[in-house]
Amino acid sequence: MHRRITAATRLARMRWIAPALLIALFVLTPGAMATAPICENGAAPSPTMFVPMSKPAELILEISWLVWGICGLIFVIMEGLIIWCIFKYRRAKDDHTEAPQIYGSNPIELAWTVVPTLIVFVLFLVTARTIFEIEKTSPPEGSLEITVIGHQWWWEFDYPEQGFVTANELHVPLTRNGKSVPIYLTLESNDVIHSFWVPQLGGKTDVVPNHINHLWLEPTMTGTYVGQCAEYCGTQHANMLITAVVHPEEEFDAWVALQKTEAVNDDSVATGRDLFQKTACINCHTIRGTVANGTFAPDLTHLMSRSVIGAGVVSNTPDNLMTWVYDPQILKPGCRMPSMKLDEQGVKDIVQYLLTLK
Ligand code: HEC
Ligand SMILES: [Cu+2]
Repeated sequence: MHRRITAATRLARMRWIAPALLIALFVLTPGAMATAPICENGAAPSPTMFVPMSKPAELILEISWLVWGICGLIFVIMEGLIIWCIFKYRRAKDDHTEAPQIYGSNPIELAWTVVPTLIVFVLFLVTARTIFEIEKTSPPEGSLEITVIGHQWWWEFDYPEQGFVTANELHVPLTRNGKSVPIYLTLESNDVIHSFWVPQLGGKTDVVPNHINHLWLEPTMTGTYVGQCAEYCGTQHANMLITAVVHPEEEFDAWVALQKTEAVNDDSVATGRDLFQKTACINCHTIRGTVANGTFAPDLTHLMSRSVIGAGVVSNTPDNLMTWVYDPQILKPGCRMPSMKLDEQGVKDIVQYLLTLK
């Protein structure tokens, strides 16, 4: 009987296609990710764990390669054997005899029990060692301690030793007195579960309400690294970015000195300042040195020292500030700041005031 061979049956006969695609995926994906270009100083253009710029991130990548290597080897051997068997033992044309049925083989069964057990044991030991190295229950010698508080949908950074609070941008020094500085973060949440993750600097760590987690970072290169809340925490989860800036020593000291000062008090923007202070803004926001002392929302004392607003939803430009103060829901729908229903002149005045908060 003559049968038409359709494209589908032809494809179905290409049994090598699935394993080949899998192998290609397995080999090419990490290859492509590992060669991510570096933008500016140490920072890659998008968050990646494959370009570590911090000690714990390096340890994490090392163990990832080891696990990847072992699993890759197993994958290649197993897939190789399967493909080889498919071709070697395929049914010959017009052969309808049943293949020999074999039951049990002690040596083979022993091998496939003992070898995987050993592999799992090795992976377990290496993983445990790395976890102990990375997880620090108390601050390492000479660390800079910073408290990170997750809010829906922005990050608060408290510098208790230095005595100020900022938002969305984590600034740390590369060195102190010429030596690298461990950064010891205390992670807390104000509402729901978030997760702090700047992949080039360290592992992903959950930020849990009524619970304190710690995270150790130790940058090895200056740069501006991007991170992201990594635990779905509500509508604006995707716009809850972290900008982590690793400064050279003197630059960091200058940044700290600026952040410690009270807000600029410029009388030329008195109209905006007075309006700000008469509006509910002050119940949510702090501007140090003024009556504004709310802690519900980002500290605005040095708003203009930040490059973004709304946890990275837009850059910090006068135009974006105008839109934000007019109605933040336009830029970040669902965010916890309502439109204050100011008229156009009011918005302009307040923004003029905000622009002086260097
Ligand atoms: C009900 C509390 C509340 C009030 C009132 C409020 N805000 Fe906000 N504001 C927030 C919250 C919450 C955020 C952070 C939103 C986010 O990123 O998800 C914010 C963010 C901001 C930001 C961006 C800060 C940054 O670093 O990202 C500015 C600027 C700002 N508010 C100005 C104002 C002004 C001006 C007023 C008064 C006209 C005001 N806010 C009133 C809660 C409030
Ligand atoms: Cu979140």
